[in-house]
Amino acid sequence: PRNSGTGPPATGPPLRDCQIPSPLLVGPVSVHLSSPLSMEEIRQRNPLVLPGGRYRPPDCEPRHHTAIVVPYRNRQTHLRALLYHLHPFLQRQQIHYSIYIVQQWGNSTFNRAKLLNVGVREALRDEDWSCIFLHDVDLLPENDHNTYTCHKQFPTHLSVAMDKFKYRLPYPQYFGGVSAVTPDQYMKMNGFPNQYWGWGGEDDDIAARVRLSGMKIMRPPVAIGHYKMIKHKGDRGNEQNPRRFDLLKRTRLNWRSDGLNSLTYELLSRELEPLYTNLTVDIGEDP
Ligand code: UDH
Ligand code: NGS
Repeated sequence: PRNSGTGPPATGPPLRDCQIPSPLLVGPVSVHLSSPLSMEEIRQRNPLVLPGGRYRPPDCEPRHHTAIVVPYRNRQTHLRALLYHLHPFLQRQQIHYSIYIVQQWGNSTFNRAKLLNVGVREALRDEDWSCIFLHDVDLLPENDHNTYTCHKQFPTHLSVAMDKFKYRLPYPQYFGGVSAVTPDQYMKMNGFPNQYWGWGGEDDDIAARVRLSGMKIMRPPVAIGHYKMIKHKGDRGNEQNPRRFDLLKRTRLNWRSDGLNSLTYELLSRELEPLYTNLTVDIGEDP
């Protein structure tokens, strides 16, 4: 088979470009959440997915190369539901993709934005991705016309209509859930903040960085950006961050010095699981 992930493609006649839009799209899909399958069962349903959670359409040349980065700790059932749903969804879009689970090691307070920084950096070590998706583990897209590709100029916010917000934005600047950047856009905004330990505000900081670096936020139509969120309680180790409002007041002063250019971490392991690449990382703790 020619879809060997990285490295030069096997020789043979060149493939024609994948059609846009993909003829495999079905539009709205129903998402059922009860008792997700085992990893092994999900693997069997996705025979063309290669170790590390990589995929390339087998019979056309993809126009898009997307890394999906998921900040993660201790959400096994959510992860199975996401993989069960997302692999077929992305394959119908005929894109070249890979799924990276960025797992925070240890019990220090969770830091979603810092994990996203790690994921972007590690994904770009693998491949020259044209687009990077930042994807919460508990959000399942409900319409495959919501394509997992990037806008050339500006960052995109995809999860514009979540069931828990009655299928509309909770507030105009909301940037949480699922978003996407090109490597250039990511560099321009100096990545994401590293200083938000615990729940809340980091997505608002990221939205502010988009504006402060001279860009704006693109969004799909509300009718297409539908997501179902798997219901859950707040996580231990991710309590509300009492400092988030103070931090947000300083984004304008801090964004150039805190971000991609100040990121430090220790990558503890990188494992190619059948359905995803598992990055386990020590990101330190709230000083
Ligand atoms: N996450 C984990 N493990 C954790 C915490 C967060 O994997 O322990 C990841 C996961 O990808 C999740 C994302 O970080 O989807 C965001 O987590 P969140 O708890 O901030 O946001 P979510 O939308 O829940 O999942 C919000 C409602 C519960 C907290 C309410 C506090 N007022
Ligand atoms: C805002 C938070 C965001 C959060 C959004 C939705 O208030 O981080 O609510 O939260 N901003 C601050 O706290 C400063 S949710 O309803 O999903 O729990 O994403």
